Amino acid sequence: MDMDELRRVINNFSFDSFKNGNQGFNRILIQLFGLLGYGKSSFINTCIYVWQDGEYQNWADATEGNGGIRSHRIPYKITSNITLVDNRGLPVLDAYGSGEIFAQLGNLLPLGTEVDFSKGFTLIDTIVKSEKFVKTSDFIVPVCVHSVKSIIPPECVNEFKNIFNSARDLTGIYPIVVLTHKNDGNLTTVESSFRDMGIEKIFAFENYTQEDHFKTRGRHEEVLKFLQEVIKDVQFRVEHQTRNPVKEMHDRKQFVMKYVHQREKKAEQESLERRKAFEKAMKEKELKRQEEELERERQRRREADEAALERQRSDERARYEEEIREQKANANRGKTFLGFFGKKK
Ligand SMILES: Nc1nc2c(ncn2[C@@H]2O[C@H](COP(=O)(O)OP(=O)(O)O)[C@@H](O)[C@H]2O)c(=O)[nH]1
Ligand SMILES: [Mg+2]
Repeated sequence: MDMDELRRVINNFSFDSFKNGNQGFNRILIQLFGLLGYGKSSFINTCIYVWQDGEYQNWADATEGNGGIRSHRIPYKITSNITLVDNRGLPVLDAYGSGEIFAQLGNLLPLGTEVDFSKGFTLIDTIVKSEKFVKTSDFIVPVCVHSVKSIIPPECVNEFKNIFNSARDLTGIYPIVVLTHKNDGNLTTVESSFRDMGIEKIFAFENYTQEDHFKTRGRHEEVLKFLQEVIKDVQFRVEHQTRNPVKEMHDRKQFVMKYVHQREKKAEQESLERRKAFEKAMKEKELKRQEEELERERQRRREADEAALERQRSDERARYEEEIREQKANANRGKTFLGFFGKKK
C-alpha cells in the first residue's frame, strides 16, 4: 500500500463500516504510556506532523507544565475517529505507577484532568468521581513508548510483563510497542527483549523533533503504517468478538479497583513484615548490647580480681622481704654478740 492509500484507509476509518455495526464505539483512543522522557510527546508530535504534513510544531509539549512533566491526560485528535492520548509518564515502574497506568488505560480517568500517582485508596475515589465524565464509546488501544537508549534490565522484565498482561486484560488488546531513538544503537537488543515478553507489534521510530524534523519517506511511511496497524487490530477485535462497551467499562473499573485493593493489602503485609523484621532486629541488637555489657562487666571483675590478687601478692612479697630483712638483721646481731664472746674468750 502506498502512502496515499494508507492515508485514505486511516482517514476513512469508522466503526460504522464494520460488518456487525459500531457496537457502541465511535472513536479509537490510542493510549500512550511509558516511562518519563522516553518520547511519548515527541511521538504525538511526529504523528500530527506526518498526518497534517505541514509545518513542524511542538504540539504535545506546548501545553506541558511542571517543568516538562505532563500531569494531565491530553487528547490529540488525528481524524474524527482516531485520537492519541498523551498519558502522564511514569517516573519509575512500580505498583503505584502501574495502578495509575491501568486507570489511564482503562479510560477511567477523564481526559484533560490532572493525574496523580496516589498512594492508598485515593485512586478509587478519583475513579468513582470520574464516572460521569468518561466515555464508554472509546475503543482503547494501549501503546507502550520505550526508548531504545534504555536496555531493559532483567529485574524489570516481570514488571513489564505484568503491565502488558494487565493492559491486555483491561482493553482486550495486547499493547503495541513504539520504540523511539531508533538510531541510538541497541535497537535489536531492546526489540528482542519486547519480543521475548510476547509483544507482537513493534514499531521503531526516530521521532521528528524540534531539532530534526527533516521529512523522510521512511519516517512518514512508518507512522502511517503504525496507524493502519492500530486500525487492523481494532477491526479484528470488533469483528471477532461481540462487544459491550458499557459492560467493558464496568469490568475495567472492577479490574482496577481489585488491583488497588490487592496492592494495598500487599503494601500493608509488607509494612507489617518490615515492622516485625525491625522489631526483631531491635530485639537482637538489645540482646547483643546486654550481652556485651555483661561481658564488659565480667571483664571489669576479672581485672579487679587480678588487680586485688596482684596487690595481695605485692603485699605478701613486701611482708616476706621485710621478714627476710629482719631475720638477716637478727642473724647479724647474733654474730656480733657471739663475736663479742669469742673475743672475750
Ligand atoms: N533524537 C531523538 N530524540 C527524541 C526522540 N524522542 C524523543 N526525543 C527527545 O527526548 C526528549 C524527551 O522526549 P518527550 O517526548 O518529551 O518524552 P515524554 O516524557 O515521554 O513525553 C525530548 O528532548 C525529545 O526531543 C527520538 O526518537 N529521537
Ligand atoms: Mg511528555
